[in-house]
Amino acid sequence: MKRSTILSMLLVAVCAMPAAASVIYEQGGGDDYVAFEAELFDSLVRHDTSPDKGFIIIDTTPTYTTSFGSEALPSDTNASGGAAILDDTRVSNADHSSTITYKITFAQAGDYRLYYHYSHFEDVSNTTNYGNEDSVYLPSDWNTAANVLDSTGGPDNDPINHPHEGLYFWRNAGDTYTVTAGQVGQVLEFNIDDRESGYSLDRFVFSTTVDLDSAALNALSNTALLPTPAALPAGLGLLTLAALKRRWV
Ligand SMILES: [Ca+2]
Ligand SMILES: [Ca+2]
Ligand SMILES: [Ca+2]
Ligand SMILES: [Ca+2]
Repeated sequence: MKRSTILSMLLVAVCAMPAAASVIYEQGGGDDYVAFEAELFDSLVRHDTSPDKGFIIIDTTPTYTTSFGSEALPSDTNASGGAAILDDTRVSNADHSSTITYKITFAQAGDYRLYYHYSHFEDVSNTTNYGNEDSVYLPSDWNTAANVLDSTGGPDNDPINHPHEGLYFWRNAGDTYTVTAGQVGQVLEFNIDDRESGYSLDRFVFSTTVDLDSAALNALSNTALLPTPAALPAGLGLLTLAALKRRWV
């Protein structure tokens, strides 16, 4: 078999491998924050699949009808990127039905405050307020399971008429996630688990500034993704492509 034929077959084989590249956010060298979309995660693992329960992605295409008969997301949503994640209201839905993992690599050590952009969707268990749709599980640290109940409550936990379904609000979670000097450059995992169905998250920010307001948070650009090859055995993809390139030049 001619070498060129073998190389062509090898290239086809490389290209045909499953494209399951990691989604890793890489903090900019001069940035004191990391910002990213909730719907752009590294993985979604379901712990209850009968039927699928927990987090789903919603967007402005007409694929999800809310308990009030409107589309989620509504066309006038303020969700960043026009998409968000939602703890599915259409299925009976316990705690910890699913886990979403975000991966981040920091360039600066420090204490990072967590902020997130959230909304509530009625799940019909109590239509007089959003008290049953306002919480999620967060981790206490990087690389740990999400076991800390975090509830928005507060003034946005308003009674009925779904005035803000699909309208997102920023919350300063008050939590600090410390990046040690030894963790700089490492890939850190941030895990969240669903809790109350109807809870929705649009965007996350980690910042060393503890008192950012909504305008400041909205002004932050999303953090770039670390370029990674498709899910090949460690280094094989790059090595193979490098070898091919060497032979072809
Ligand atoms: Ca309710
Ligand atoms: Ca609640
Ligand atoms: Ca749930
Ligand atoms: Ca979003």
